[in-house]
Amino acid sequence: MKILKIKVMEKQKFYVGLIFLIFLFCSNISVLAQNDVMMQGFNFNVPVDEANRNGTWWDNLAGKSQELKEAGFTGIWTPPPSKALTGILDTGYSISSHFDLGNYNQRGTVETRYGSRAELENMVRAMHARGIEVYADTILHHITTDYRSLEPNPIVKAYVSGEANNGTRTAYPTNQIVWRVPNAPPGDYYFQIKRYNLPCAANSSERGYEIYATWTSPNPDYPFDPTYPQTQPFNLESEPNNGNGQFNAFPASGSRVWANIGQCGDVDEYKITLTRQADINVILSAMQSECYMGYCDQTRGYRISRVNSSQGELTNALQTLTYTHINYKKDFLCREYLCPKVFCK
Ligand SMILES: [Ca+2]
Ligand SMILES: [Ca+2]
Ligand SMILES: [Ca+2]
Repeated sequence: MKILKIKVMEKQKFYVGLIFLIFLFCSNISVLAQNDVMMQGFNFNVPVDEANRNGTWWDNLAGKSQELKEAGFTGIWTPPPSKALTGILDTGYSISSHFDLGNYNQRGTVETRYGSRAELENMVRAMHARGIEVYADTILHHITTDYRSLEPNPIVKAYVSGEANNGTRTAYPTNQIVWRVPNAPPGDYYFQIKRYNLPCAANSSERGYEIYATWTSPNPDYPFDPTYPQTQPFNLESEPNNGNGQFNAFPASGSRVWANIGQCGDVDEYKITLTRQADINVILSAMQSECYMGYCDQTRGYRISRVNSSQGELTNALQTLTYTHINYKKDFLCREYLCPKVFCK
């Protein structure tokens, strides 16, 4: 009996162990089955019918939804569905309107690189029907503007003219301002440049800047874009150019001059000559000896402190334009499905 009892106990142990192993095996299986796997549903070279302004990517994804399901995918990451700056070719990361999902004629096209809004919604339905979640890369922190978004901004003008509350605040990003004398008649114009919030004790290479000016809009699609890189002969400022009869003649519309504020009291003056009426647009960019990947610290402040002309002083007429003319109207948002809960409480 004793032997038999031991055998029974060993048999019981065997079955308990077996059940435990089966439990472990099954629980592993169930953990594996619960793991979600997401597919990156795009790359930056997805095909697009540029000539017909026809994106085909949403349709392509919709057509692969069953295949994706069978492969075990439970989620798909899509590119930004919004209309972007360069229209039909844009990968979507230079968003110009978060609320245009391929259903408005903007940036030269109704559809985005990936397709129309209807095609987008069809793709989402196809994925959902197969249990695949769709994650749109909405990049709500991206917005890309260009000259079409420029507007006069008197508050920025006052802020910059007041040198960011006398240096107690951060400078407005220098290269995010277009200074404009609108409808300037033919004649000579003298622009004075001053600094604010600059490291005065540092080497003067830390106080470099570029002045770009245009008054003929050579490229109507992008009139304020300097042609990079600057090629020889380089245009460099020549001191003394401190006003009161001292100035540098600006080379030509669409060119650039590299300069620096020698000491923090340095003023630089440039003369622009118009032979016919035009808007004069000036962009200043901060430059330093070391700029990360070509991006210099634009919180080094430079500003146009004075404009004189043959007709007299024009400093008050000088406009400070910023890239802020973006309309996010509440009632428009409420009609869109993207953000109603956020904006329409
Ligand atoms: Ca399409
Ligand atoms: Ca200088
Ligand atoms: Ca000077």
